[in-house]
Amino acid sequence: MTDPLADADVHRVLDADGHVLPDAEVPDLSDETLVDVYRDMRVTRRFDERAVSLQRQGRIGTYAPSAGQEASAVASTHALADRDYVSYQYREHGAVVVRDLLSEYLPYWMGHESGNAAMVEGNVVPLNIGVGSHIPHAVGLAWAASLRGDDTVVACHFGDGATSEGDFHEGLNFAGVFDTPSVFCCHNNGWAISIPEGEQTASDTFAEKAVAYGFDGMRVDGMDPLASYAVTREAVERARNSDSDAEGPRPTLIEFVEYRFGAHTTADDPGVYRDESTVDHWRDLDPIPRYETFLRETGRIDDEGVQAIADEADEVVAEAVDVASEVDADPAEMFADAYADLPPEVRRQRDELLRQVEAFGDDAFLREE
Ligand SMILES: Cc1ncc(C[n+]2csc(CCOP(=O)(O)OP(=O)(O)O)c2C)c(N)n1
Ligand SMILES: [Mg+2]
Repeated sequence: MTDPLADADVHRVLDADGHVLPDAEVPDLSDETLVDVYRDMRVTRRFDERAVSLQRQGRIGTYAPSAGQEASAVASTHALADRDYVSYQYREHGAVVVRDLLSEYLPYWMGHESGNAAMVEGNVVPLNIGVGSHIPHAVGLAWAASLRGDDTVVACHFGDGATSEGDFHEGLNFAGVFDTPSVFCCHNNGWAISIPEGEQTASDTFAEKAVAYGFDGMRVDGMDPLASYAVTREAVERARNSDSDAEGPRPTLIEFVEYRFGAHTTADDPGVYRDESTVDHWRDLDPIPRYETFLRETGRIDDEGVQAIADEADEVVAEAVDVASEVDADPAEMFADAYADLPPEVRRQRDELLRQVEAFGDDAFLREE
């Protein structure tokens, strides 16, 4: 398994304990933004804890925990402008937290399609369970921006496993040929369910796959928010490079080297395929205490600040749970957003459902709590 601390080509700012490495450059961000990154990571971790517990209570069907991967999702989204789009797989909850969409997002995980549809308000494309299948769409979105002549960038997140899909190849090839303003964020968390990184590819790294598409690939410690921010920022600038003297936008592939601490989803038992001692090694790189050390040592946060952020994370997530709990179930919603015009067979299914609801009432379709 890749060790971000051992590989010289992995960009880092912080050491394992959160001290700035000699010669490393801390990104030029305000104190407020640096603390916001920490706050968003804490909210993401808290969201994870609550979502797993909601699943245990039967209020969520299944959930994909992101613990360990907060830094890359949060910091890379801070490197975007608000108008830039985020298209993600299903585990990069930190991006949704940065866009302040938790109350919209949680209903999706609780089975309400309205949750997914609302995300577009924050320029977040609905999440995607078909591994890699969003990549061509995200490239299309970026291409559309450049054809329109606006300077919007699209960050497209996916896992190491997604790189084995044809959609990955088609999307990145197209991006390279048509110079789309794309930032590809590959979260190499070591596993695609039970398939380890080493069995996913014969390439030495995921980043080097960019060479085949004619653009740059970069590797970064995805458990170091400062390094993740810096590398994404550089990629965003390259993608937005649209002034007339510049060579024009270029895509970038970023490999975030990181680890998922928990199960693949709440339906998975990682104890069957991985060794706990490896997990412990990665837990020592936990992005939250590591980054907290940096903020404390540089005088940006103290005990009181940490406590206030912990309380805020509890409140933000509790509010999202309250809002999501109030959403009324509407089974017909599942037909609402996939097609602009329903194909005849899907229309028939929806009409049949509506007839049944009419005949037997809503209650016949609700599970006893
Ligand atoms: C096209 C497709 N094939 C298989 C699956 C089943 N599946 C769900 S998640 C997953 C692993 C994906 O791994 P990776 O891209 O590394 O993302 P991670 O779960 O590690 O975040 C697979 C094979 C799927 N959802 N879609
Ligand atoms: Mg993976």
